[in-house]
Amino acid sequence: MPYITRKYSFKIVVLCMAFPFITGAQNKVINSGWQFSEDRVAWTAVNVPHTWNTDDAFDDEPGYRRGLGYYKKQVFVPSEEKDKIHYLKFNAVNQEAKIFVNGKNVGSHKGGYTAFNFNVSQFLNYDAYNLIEVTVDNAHNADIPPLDADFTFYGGIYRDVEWISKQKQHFSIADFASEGFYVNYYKVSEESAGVEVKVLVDNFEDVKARNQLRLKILDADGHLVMAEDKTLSLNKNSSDSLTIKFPEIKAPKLWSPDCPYLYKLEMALSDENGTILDSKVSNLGFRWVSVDAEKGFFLNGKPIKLIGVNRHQDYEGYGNAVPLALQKEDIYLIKNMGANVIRFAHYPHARALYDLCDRLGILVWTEIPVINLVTDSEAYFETSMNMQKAHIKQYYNHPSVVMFGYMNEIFIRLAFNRKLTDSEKENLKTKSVSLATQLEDLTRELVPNHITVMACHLNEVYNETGIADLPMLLGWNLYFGWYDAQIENLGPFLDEQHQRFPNRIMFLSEYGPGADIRNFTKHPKKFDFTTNYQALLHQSYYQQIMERPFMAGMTAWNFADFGSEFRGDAIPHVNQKGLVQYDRTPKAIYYWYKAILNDAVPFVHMATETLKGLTLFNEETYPIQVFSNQEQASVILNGETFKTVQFKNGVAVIDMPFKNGTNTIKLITDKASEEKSVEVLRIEQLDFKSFNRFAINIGSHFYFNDTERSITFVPDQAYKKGWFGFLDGEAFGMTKDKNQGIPHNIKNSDSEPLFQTMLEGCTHYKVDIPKGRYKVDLFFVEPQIKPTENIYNLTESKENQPKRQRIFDVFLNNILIEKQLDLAKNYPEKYAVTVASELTVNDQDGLNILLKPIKGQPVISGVLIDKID
Ligand code: GCB
Repeated sequence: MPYITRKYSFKIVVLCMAFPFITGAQNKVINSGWQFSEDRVAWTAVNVPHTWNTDDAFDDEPGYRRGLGYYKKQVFVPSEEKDKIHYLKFNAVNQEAKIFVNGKNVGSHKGGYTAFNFNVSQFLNYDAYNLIEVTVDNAHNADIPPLDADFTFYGGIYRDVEWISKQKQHFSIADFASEGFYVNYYKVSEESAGVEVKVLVDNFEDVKARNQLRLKILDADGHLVMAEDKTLSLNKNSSDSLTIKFPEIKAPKLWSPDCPYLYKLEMALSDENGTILDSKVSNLGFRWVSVDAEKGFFLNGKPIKLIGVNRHQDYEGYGNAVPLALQKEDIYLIKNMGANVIRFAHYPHARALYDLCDRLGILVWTEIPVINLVTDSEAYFETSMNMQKAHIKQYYNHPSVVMFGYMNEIFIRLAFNRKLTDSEKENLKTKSVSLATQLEDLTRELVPNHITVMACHLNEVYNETGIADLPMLLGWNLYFGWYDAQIENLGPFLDEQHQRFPNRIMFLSEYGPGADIRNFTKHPKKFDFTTNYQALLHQSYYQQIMERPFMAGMTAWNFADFGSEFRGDAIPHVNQKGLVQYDRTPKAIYYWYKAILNDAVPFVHMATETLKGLTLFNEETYPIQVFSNQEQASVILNGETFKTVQFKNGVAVIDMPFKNGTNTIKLITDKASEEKSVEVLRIEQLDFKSFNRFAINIGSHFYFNDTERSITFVPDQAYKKGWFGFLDGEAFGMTKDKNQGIPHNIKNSDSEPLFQTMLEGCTHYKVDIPKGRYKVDLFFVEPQIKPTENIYNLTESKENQPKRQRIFDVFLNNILIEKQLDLAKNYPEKYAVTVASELTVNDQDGLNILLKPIKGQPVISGVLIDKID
């Protein structure tokens, strides 16, 4: 497998520039100098890509602005351009757009993830500025998918806007904003491969036209492989299509993730004098795919286990309006991880990324956002069908795209809807199956050489309704060990399905737990958002899939953390199941995948990045995971050989006897090495001699590295003499299946892992600190709040918890610190409360935090002790 660096892409760019095309058509990206307004009164200058939801989808207020946004821009069109045909192309506007040029309505478009364009020639003034206005709406619209989903529907013009000026005869861009040609392959094998291109040409002249069409196939070095010429006769003001079939190429170089060999198709349309009017370029990749219910996925006749990621398009700080260069970095990261497949979920992503997948050799599953629920309306069906047509036609020519999908977890809303009657549910099921059938048929008709796909959630309804039998490959989104059951239940579920439906081809289209790099533990538990649990789950899932040859593959949910406004993960409004963070900093698990999937460059990685402020007591050791694509490594700890470890499935666990202070760890394999340092606070007595701050994450089993307070909170425990702990109380909201406490955004704080976990009913908490003067911060939040529904959490109780009140007095030793603390009454809902005070500890009894109940049971989330003197 080639190791891809950015240099690789540079080479390709140079290569393309070596074969310039003279062309009469001109594409200009007109992203700068737009004006944006929310009310058409106050305007601000913005550049596209733009969204108006970068901030409000992440603040403490529930919801984000979904409604109208207005854009305008002036474009000067010189009179020299009078004889051309001018198009305005939008690569994506979320989610509905109405376009006006010089005050005239040019057209509108529904759907936020595909491109569209309008011929605006008739509305233009020449040698003058032309006013372009776009009204965008991202309000809920029952006729436009997605109706509802676990990601934020940022509004705005968030992909490039292009001004395209063409000669009167040109490759058509009117067929659902496609490129105006469709590349098909015939008889592709190791011996030969054929290319057949369907070309659409428009003539806007009031007279007949005769044109020349020249098509060339070039190899990757730019050498001509073959060429075809055609003469075209076009009627006045008409469109035509023709198909050009090249003879077979003998012994073609095949395209695959290991060797993404690309040929190139160049097409030129000229007039009778040979002047080029329009031109096109496309990647050509010879490959064929098939699937088998026992043996999984095949590429070029050979089995290939697909292992990769899902990707959402948004990015920290940008919403969905992400500069393309940053987005491309994602694809490099994914390739470097060793993935051979990407599922672009749950909608078509920027086309440039598909182009990069062609070049880097990543197989693609692409889909439209028909998610969670359908509307029983003609308009909804029509929008969905048009969306799939546009999707297929716009992404048709990418050799990387092998799977076209059209639905995700379409019954999840039905399964959780208590308001619908049984017959309404039955009707919606029938309607969903009917739409799925139409979309499946359409997809098979438009892309006969591709695999059709759909993804389901864990529910028998997909089998019962027969919807699961429609696609050629069925994706299961399975969250065993997170929302449902235990990690090891994955394999048995798949076996059972395979037995019951032996002809079905199955793929694990989603899996993964949430993970926050600030949470770490020796004892990972379900739903604790530690990176340790993330490692446990991914490593086991990989095993379980590899043991089952019938599984075509797996795509982790998700490549990166992404925005989902309603969520209460450890970072609220963000779904934290990413292998990399929202800003794309890799989490440890990313490196583990790299260890098992990418053997091109020998590498080792120690998963110590989360261990910030690791505090150990007495002789305590701490297990770290190390990853490598090598067989074994020697471990040098603080300059001395500590041990040799063997890697199994890319991982070895080393129990580290860290010393107090800076530890250096060196990992050496035959071909790679890594050195890291880990700062450890080793406490042999709670004497505040070698440290002057100490903090406890009360009610929780994990460490929490708190950047707001610049300290790591240690896990909680029952009181141990000479140390600390609770004398009574229970962790709030923790169950076998859920170790988060409360799944909510906490207002006034970014330290959710501190506040989301707490003890309830604790009246006495003791910390055996020596005599001295201290500042003590106690942390509280009222947990009894109406849970926000997370439909993906299949085991969460749907009953609203009763609203209990609690009022308590807070004492530090004998001093009353806070009388009648009533969190529900005196603070906004889900509000982080800090009660800070200074006190002198005079005797051997240390610090006693006493929470005396007046009504209900007291709660407490944490304590931070600073020694003053
Ligand atoms: C799913 C959905 C995906 C969610 C994911 C989750 O099954 O397909 O859109 O984001 O679960 O994280 O809950």
